[in-house]
Amino acid sequence: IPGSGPTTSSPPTPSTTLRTSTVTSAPPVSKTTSTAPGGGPTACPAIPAGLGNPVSNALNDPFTFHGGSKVTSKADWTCRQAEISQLLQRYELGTLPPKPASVSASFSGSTLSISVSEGGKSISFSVTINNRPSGSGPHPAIINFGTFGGLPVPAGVATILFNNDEIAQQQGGSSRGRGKFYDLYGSGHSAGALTAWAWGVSRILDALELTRAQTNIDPARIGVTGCSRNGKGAMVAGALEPRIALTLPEESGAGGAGCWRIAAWQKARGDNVQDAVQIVQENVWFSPNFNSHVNNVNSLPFDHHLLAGLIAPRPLYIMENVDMEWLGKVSTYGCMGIARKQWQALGALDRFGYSQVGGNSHCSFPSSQQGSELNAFIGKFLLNNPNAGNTNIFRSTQSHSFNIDSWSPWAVPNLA
Ligand code: MCU
Repeated sequence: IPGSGPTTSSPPTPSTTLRTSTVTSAPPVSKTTSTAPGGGPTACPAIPAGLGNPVSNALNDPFTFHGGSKVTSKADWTCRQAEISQLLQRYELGTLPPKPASVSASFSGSTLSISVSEGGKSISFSVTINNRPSGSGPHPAIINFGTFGGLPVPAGVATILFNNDEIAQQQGGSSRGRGKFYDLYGSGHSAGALTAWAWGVSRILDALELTRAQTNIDPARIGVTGCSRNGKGAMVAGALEPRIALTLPEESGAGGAGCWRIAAWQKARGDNVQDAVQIVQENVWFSPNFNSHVNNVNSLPFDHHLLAGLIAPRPLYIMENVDMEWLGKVSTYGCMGIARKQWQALGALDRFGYSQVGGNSHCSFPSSQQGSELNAFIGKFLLNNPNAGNTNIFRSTQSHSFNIDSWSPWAVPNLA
């Protein structure tokens, strides 16, 4: 129970409050389609307007649609992912625009230049491709957000430096609506910086597809990483862009691998953890639409275990720091421990890694995660080496009393 201090980690007793459909400005009910694994489009259940019902204090069931029907097949899972993406965009991240009308690209030296036009406006930006391997190729690459941290990337993999702050600024509240994304879509666009950066990553992929013959980089083997605030960005990019082959968020913490509900529960018992209330005052990572929900995160139809689930069954390796209570030592452990059940349902536990170690300062990558973890993920999923090592990882150097199962009181179906 929040505030009562015991180390037990059961979620607070779920509230029985029912949410009635009094939302007057709710978006219309929308019906989406997804592509079934076998080919043709599948009709997905309509996504009801509103937050849904009932309010849940435990983490939301990934395997029940917003309207109440169950996820029982891989095709259902694809529909559920489309639904979760819409809900996250509606209440937290802001709208991810579709592919713009025109994207063009050119490659010269190590510079990939990208121009985008939409609705009579244009922007351009460039990324730098370093360490392009010699040899026939095409070669894989990892997109690195900004300048915090940086992973030791093994030979055979290029790095693509992405100046995400140029697409959407992140220098506190005054950054709202600033950056090239907003030059194109307007400063009042609903997208927060994380969504704007994910849009930028998608344009890099468009550009890599256009310049494949010049770069010798394989657009189907692109990883994405970043640390801290940029780790949040890497996580959201992997979630919103299905062409990302490997997602590698480093110390992303709250707003990345952490869950809002777990942070709120920790905060109530006195832990010094970043929560939704604080984060929206610190920076512009989320949509302004999120502001009206931060005091009642239990009412949201998602949490960040479902953000991670947008990646499943694509591979995800999360690096966290056990010394960083503020970033969500407990809330990332619990959130990702529950997220992992989505890979379990899909028979893909060998594509999920959560590793929490300590002794390193924030964003300085610890060698203990390199040899048998990071290199295994990069080796298997970017370098196509099936023998690169074990990629079914869930570990912390500290024991946690957090009860993963009582925070996820729903059944895990077999969707494999
Ligand atoms: C982990 O990311 C953030 C964190 O959310 C902020 O509260 C803190 O101020 O900065 C971290 C960061 O990005 O550090 C580089």
